[in-house]
Amino acid sequence: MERIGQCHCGLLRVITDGEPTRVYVCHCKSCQRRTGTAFHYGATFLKERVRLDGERRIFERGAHTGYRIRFHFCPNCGSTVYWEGDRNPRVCGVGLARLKWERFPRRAILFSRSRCTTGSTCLLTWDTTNKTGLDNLRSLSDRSRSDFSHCRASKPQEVGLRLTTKPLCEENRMPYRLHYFPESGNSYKLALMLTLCGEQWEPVWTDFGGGATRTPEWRATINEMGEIPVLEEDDVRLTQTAPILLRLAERSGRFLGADEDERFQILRWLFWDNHKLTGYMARYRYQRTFTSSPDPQVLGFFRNCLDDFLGIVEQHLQGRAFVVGDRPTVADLSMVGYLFFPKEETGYDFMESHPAIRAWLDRVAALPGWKHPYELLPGKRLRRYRKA
Ligand SMILES: N[C@@H](CCC(=O)N[C@@H](CS)C(=O)NCC(=O)O)C(=O)O
Repeated sequence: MERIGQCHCGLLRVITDGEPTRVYVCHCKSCQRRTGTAFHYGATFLKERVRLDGERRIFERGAHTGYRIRFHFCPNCGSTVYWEGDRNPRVCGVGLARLKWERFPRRAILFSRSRCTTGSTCLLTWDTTNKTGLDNLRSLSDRSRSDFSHCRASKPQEVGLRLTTKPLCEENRMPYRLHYFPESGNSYKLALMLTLCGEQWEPVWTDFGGGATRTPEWRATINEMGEIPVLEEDDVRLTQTAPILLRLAERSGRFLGADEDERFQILRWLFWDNHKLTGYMARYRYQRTFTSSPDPQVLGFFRNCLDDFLGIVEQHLQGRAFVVGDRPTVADLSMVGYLFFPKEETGYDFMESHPAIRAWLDRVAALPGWKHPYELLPGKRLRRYRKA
């Protein structure tokens, strides 16, 4: 969706397209000084999604993170419409009140780094459709100059706020939480993506073997689909690795396709992977290795299908470095999900059977920050019935 905003006098315009990577409310002292109000209400976008039109001047200052940050303002009326900084050069910020803010996602994150007495940053989410909430938020802020425990005492839900006590990391990134179990290649896809993107995430080990995901309570509160992984972002729970990978890619600007055709190809392989490669490999490996008496006919069926699917990947990778284009994308991160696990578990030694797949896995493993699944996903393992 295209959104157009402007400064106070209208000489400087800002045009955004696509959705913001984050909507936030900040009441640090610098934002208060700049806006002359209690809050700066903003949204961050990937830079390529934002255009400025009109003359502007730039004010630069140091941010609390130590990076430099630049504010673009109209030389005629002085209002700031845009900012960008060195901490994350891929994104920029836009003052939301300059755009049609009703159309933005309902929930915003409240930053209050300079106010929190716990040493880390408390996180409040605010229902942005609740305008009374904003007024209450102002008075709440006046009362709680230095301690967020006031927010808790003030029953935030009554003022249109929801409070979580999860700290944001040093640089105000999203505090992701990944519900996983170590043998889950689907969980590995997300853990790897988050790690390669330099995101902070907290592993939440789940007793999959003990049937945790089958309980009505887990399904009612964590994932109605009864599946792992679940990625918690703020206090929203996201499921299904493919759309999550795409969302993380959009946010970070990494592992995306370069153009429409590449984006189409990425989707094509993500669907295929979920349906076939990952779908069958996950079941085959689980039955083969982690159950006490697998049905040989079922194993045989899966094995035949997998031989075919792996052959397709082997063929596709002949003469190609990665699945789509010449750079790694989320299609690669999805398709490798189950392939790094030990050959004793998967029943495949790619070195022997599929040299192009092996070489591709080596290229993925060479990406800066790459880690093996069992390194990224710690904790108690499932019982291995099959040893080789
Ligand atoms: N398409 C899903 C697959 C998730 C999935 O199958 N997860 C497995 C564990 S790795 C699971 O929870 N299986 C339980 C079940 O299917 O009942 C995704 O991409 O997230």
